[in-house]
Amino acid sequence: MGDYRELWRSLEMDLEKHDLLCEALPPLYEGVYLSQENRPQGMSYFNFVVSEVHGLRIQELKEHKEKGGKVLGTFCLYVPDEIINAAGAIGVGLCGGSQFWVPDGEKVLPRNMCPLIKAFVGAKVGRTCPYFQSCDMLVGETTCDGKKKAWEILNEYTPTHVMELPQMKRDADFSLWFQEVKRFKEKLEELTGNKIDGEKLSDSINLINQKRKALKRLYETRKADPVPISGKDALLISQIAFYDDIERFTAKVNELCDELEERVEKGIGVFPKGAPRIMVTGSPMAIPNWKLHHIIEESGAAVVCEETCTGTRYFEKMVEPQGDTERDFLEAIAKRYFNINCACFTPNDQRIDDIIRLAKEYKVDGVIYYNLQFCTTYAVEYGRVEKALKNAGIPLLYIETDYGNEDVGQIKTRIDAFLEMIR
Ligand code: BJ8
Repeated sequence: MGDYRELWRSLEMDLEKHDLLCEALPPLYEGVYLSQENRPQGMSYFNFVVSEVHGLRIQELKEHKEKGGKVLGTFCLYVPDEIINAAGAIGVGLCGGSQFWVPDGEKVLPRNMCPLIKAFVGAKVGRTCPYFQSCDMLVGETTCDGKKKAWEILNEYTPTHVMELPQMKRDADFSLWFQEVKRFKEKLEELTGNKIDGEKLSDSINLINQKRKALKRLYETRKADPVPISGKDALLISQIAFYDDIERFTAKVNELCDELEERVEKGIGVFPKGAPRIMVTGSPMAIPNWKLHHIIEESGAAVVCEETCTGTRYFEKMVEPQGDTERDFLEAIAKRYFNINCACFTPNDQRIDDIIRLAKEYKVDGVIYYNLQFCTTYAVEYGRVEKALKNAGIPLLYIETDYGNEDVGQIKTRIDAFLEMIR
């Protein structure tokens, strides 16, 4: 990474503390990613993005702001990217995936709370994330209780708009959600001074659908045996999707897919043919949370699918307008987002259907249910998923963990035993 100290200083970051983070990332990345064998050539772009994660992209955000553009930070898949883009703003995903930020989060939050929330709050409180420092506005949403209350804290640092997400999927709930989407559009028009019209919405819908299609294409290649790309690499790409430039990212994913499709044709894989195939389902894995995938793949199994917000939930559904008025576009956006299946909804049967469908599509040998510690909604939903998978004859393992390394040995032992059972 180049020298960005001036840039970081201009963002009022805690440089000394941030240096510690910059020192910790390269060895972690080296051990988890660069040590893999036979990686696709196309991963070199994503290696570069990670090496510049707090550099070049932040520089781009700064240049955007200097031209009068706005930067928005988001934390959840329900916040519509199309509207942010149509307002001429840049959206960046701010969920924290590192233990590094947790102690600062615990200064203002209870300790017995999900590490993802503690990490993102800690990143802001400690001024160690240049993405947070670049944001003109944060966008929260009423999903789980911990997040709901975290917005009140973040609002003390950066203006935070909260979208009210209903937690049932009846017609009346959709009407409420549609109003929220419209309110969000108005809020962004006010923030950016840009009117969002039908044409801009249509262009944004197309642009972001292209990004989703590229990710879908990537995931399609993971259905092959041998699998042409590791689960760790696929996860990294999903994580980068949350903050990279949309057009560039889409082009690079498509380039990589050309290579992966060729690999599939030639039967080239990163794991031997017949290696155990695992699907991960549950809580999201924000960058640089690679813990579970690394353990699974070090044990010789391939992660071939993620039914998570850093997986299929992010790209599976497209925005499909039924007409060409501004209202049609907004309605299609609202519908697409409302149909995401997060455990904060009740009931959430469609997620269970998705898990079974994906397990079959990706021909998995077993499912690992990943629960971030203290994430109640996903923990409770486990019981229903367990029953459904048992009925479908699909082996399942439950792993609850945080961002620390203390339990790595124990998780590895459990995963080894699970793989032994399904081999
Ligand atoms: S759509 S999963 S991104 S809310 S923060 S719920 S891990 S206790 S992130 Fe989420 Fe949107 Fe749903 Fe996806 Fe649990 Fe932690 Fe809450 Fe979390």
